Amino acid sequence: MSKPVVGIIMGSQSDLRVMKEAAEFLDEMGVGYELTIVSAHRTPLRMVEYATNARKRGIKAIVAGAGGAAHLPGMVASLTSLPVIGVPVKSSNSIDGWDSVLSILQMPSGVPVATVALDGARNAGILAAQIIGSSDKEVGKKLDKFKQSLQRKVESAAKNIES
Ligand code: RP5
Repeated sequence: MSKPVVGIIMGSQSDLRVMKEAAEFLDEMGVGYELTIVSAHRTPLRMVEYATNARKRGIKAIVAGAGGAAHLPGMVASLTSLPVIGVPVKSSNSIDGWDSVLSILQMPSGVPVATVALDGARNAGILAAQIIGSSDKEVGKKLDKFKQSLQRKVESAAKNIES
């Protein structure tokens, strides 16, 4: 795998079933990533260490997923000037996921987190690839092909239902 340029982190191993979709898309695009568990509440010092050293390790964007009182994406965004994409995870004891969504979405001015939909880790992977693809020609080309494939799918579905 190529050198990690995207950091994928999650609050718990239980988030992996969702967060692996970000990794899968990055695999498809040939974008190198690192993946680990960092809990804002259970391992706060690990979170500080991760966020403050990510840029030095060559990371260019961070995808952070968490559920419930989902403070990980926002706290990581407070500790780094790298772009942070937040994935609200619908954890089993959540109030329909609204807790996760609102904890990640409502960031104060100056500390943005690009929040995707509930369990939207694939879109987080796409957005991270697009950040990398804005300066990496090869990744950019693969993303263009991916977008064209979406277009073809819709056009072929349209043909199938047109009378
Ligand atoms: C959050 O609490 C995690 O991100 C996870 O979504 C949720 C539940 O964690 P576990 O109790 O399954 O470890 O911190």
